[in-house]
Amino acid sequence: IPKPTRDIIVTKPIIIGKGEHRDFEGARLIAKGLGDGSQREGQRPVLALLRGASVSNLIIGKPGADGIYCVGDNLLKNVYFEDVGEDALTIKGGPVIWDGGGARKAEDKIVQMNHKGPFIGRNLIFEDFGRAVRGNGAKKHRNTPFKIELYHVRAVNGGSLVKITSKGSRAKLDDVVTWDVRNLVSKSNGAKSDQGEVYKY
Ligand code: DGU
Ligand code: CA
Ligand code: CA
Ligand code: CA
Repeated sequence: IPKPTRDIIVTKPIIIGKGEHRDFEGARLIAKGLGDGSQREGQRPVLALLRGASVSNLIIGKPGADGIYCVGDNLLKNVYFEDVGEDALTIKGGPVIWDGGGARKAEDKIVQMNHKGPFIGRNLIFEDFGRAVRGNGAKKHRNTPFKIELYHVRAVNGGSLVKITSKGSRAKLDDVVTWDVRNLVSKSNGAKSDQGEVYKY
């Protein structure tokens, strides 16, 4: 995680408007009053990206609260989470591309998919997590075909890199290396995965 260029205290969620791009130039966003970063649901996001919005070069500081929400057609470039809160990224529409960056210290999830996506992660490092990418396991998503692609991802010390438990869900992994991650792709109920160059140590 790069050293922040400055800290920005965020007291209400920062909304990036439709089609807008914001370059945070290496700043760290620190939530205040949006949530304590525990596993308690109902916290607020630090950042919300409307359709077509993109962000680059930022760090979500501790406490991560409910992280970043994406409604679709979003690009996150060089985005880091120094200590994930309830979760880091919530996918509410697709596609979402997270290219560059990473996340650490996620008690449970890093990427929470509440929509089929696709979610495409490239050039990321995950460290200390429960599930790095999780297709929502709730009943109402029993038939949601979550679509996940991970390329050039490194992961250290976690439960599952991907967990998909609904019919039609697919995960494609290529150029992935994990160290001390229990499962690469945990799947059930007909979810499937395809793997290229993937190494698990
Ligand atoms: O079983 O609890 O979607 O944080 C489903 C999960 C899910 C929550 C929520 C969230 O509903 O994690 O976005
Ligand atoms: Ca949650
Ligand atoms: Ca944490
Ligand atoms: Ca959440």
